[in-house]
Amino acid sequence: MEDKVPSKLLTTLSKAADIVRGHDFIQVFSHYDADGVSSATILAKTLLRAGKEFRVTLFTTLNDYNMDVIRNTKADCIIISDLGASYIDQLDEMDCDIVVLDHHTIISEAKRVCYANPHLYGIDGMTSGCGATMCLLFSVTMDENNWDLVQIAFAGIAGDRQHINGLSGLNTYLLEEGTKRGYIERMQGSLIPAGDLQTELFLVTDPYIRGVSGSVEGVAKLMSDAGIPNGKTFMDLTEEERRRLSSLIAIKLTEQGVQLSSMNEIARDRYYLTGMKMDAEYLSAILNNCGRSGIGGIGIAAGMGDERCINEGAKQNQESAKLVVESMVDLDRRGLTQMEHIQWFDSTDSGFTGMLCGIAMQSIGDHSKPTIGMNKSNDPVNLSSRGMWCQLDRGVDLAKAMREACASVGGQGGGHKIAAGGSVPLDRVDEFLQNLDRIIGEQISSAM
Ligand SMILES: [Mn+2]
Repeated sequence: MEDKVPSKLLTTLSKAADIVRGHDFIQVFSHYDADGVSSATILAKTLLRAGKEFRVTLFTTLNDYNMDVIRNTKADCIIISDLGASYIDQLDEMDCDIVVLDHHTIISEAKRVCYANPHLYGIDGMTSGCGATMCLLFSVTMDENNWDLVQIAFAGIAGDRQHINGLSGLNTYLLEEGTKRGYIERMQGSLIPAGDLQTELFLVTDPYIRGVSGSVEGVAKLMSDAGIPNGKTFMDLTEEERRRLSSLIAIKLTEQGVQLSSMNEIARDRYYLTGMKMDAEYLSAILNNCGRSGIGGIGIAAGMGDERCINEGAKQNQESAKLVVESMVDLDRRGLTQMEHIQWFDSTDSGFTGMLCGIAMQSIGDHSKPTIGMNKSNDPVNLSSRGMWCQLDRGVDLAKAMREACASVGGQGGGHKIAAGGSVPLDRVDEFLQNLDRIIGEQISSAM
């Protein structure tokens, strides 16, 4: 570990381990997404093995309200994972022992809090180390026997999409150790979804395959065209079957206009968790769905290896995936509404606006235009927007455009250049779209 992990981080981690060893009860606060639930799971298992009592609480975000919850916690020792970076100054003012294991943008260094964050050591926390990475490094500092938990860490890495363009930084170290110890196997990626093919081809939205996703007949036809008998999983396929099926999928995606760069992303490397007998992305989807559906406890127990919770989490995840693919089939039938510089849709009936926006952009949209999704069943109307790197290269900045266009009709918006959100009054949606279309047009022409 000494030569692969910055020495300043090692020092912080041993300090964190000493702090935790000195307490009998530890309160854990974590984020409710896949990385946050993975982080909480690694900590729970670590504390359990160390003979500690603990309680875990998941937050949708760390804001002033939840900061008050932390302040009013009756615990002498607190660990905050996948959260905390934006509240270090306030945490510093508390008088109990606090460990923060986060990877979000740093605002300041800690004075009193024991704070580990990749950004503090010149490592990019966006791409090269997530909350679960930090928790795993803490865990193996507590006890080297905890390296088996690297499997859970990979669900966090996949959840924060830090594996999409290849692993880097601290995550590479986790892969090396995980592989050496036999817990992780890197496998070549594919356009074919992992798992049982009949089920997964029906549910697949990464990518959405027109005529196959959400269609029992479409899946049956594709499987028979590829000459693959029913009941096979991705792992069961022969080399030849795999080649035939992925070629047929590639043809379909090309026909529906999916870009080569998107296909390369879809065919990213997979990480097989040998002890859990599943792909990291699959575990990640289960944990994410549990966290976001308010059943984080089932997610954490699933991550800790409880068979019943794994099955329950998988079942719930499958039900959500079914709703998403059905909404996507419906959206594909209706199509996106085209304006000069943007394209948009109304997801009124479903509520998966942000998710649909990402899938639509990748799978059925015009790649030259940002995609806007809205849910008009509420007033104010909630908005999501997604762009592609090629649009950013042409001058598109969705954070700025959404902020300005929402404000122009009395709403508010913001986010990242490539993905932003917002809300506007229902009766001014059309005006908002006109303004956003004009602003994006101006961004492109002023960048030329
Ligand atoms: Mn995270």
